[in-house]
Amino acid sequence: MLNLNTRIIGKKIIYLQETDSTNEFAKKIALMESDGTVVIADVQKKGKGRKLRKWSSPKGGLWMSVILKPNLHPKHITKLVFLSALAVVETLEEFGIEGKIKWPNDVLVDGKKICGILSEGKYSVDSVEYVVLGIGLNVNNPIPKDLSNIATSMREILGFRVPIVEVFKKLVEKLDRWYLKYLDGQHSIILEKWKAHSAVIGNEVKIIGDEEEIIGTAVDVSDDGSLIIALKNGTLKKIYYGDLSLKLS
Ligand code: BT5
Repeated sequence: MLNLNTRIIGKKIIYLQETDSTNEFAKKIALMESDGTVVIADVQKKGKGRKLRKWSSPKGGLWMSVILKPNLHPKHITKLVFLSALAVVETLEEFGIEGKIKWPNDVLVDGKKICGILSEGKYSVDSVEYVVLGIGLNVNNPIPKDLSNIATSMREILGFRVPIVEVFKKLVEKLDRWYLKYLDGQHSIILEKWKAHSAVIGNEVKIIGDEEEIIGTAVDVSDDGSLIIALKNGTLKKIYYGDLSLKLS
């Protein structure tokens, strides 16, 4: 029996040995479940990233989705991704690993991706029905050869097998702590902490969006989750979506 010291997140945990995608599973049950239900799987057959990219999800990794039903305006949703990244960074810290957050949804260690976060949901203009927050954290799982230059795992960094249940427990506890602050309206603390662990603020970045490519210096993040970029000509531009790279070539 897992004994979690949490108030909302992890009150109910659905464990699957295998599924296509915990996000897809969670979306199917989201309307029936209450706030904070967690779906976790040992293996995902069709783990996915943004824009239907593939997420490598063999046994040994932490593949989970959290169903959230915050009574807040949809403009606050991006901060759920931010607080998840914070919870991941703090969990890694507990195991002696320093993670950095790359806007909008990655956690990196020494420049390599150790965690990706995918939020999906159902919301209208002014209310949230549910959000499914998918977190993929490489723990003991092997990293495929074609990703070895850009991805890493806790095991690869530490050099030994990591107790994955302990990682899961810590992560759920941290998510719960930050989610309570979020519901309590303590959004500026989330943004401040996010910035403190950010790999992007103060750096020159390139962002590839659907229609444009932007190069500039990341100066801040807004309350709505957008990244504020100072362009070469000095103007500030808010970026809501895109793939960011830190090294310009
Ligand atoms: C993400 O997408 O980073 C979001 C990943 C979310 C995965 C979780 S696992 C639980 C839940 N259920 C799901 O089906 N998904 C969520 P994006 O920013 O689009 O990054 C995708 C890219 O990361 C891929 O195109 C690869 O280059 C790379 N990648 C794939 N698998 C990886 C892995 N295990 N570790 C690190 N990088 C990976």
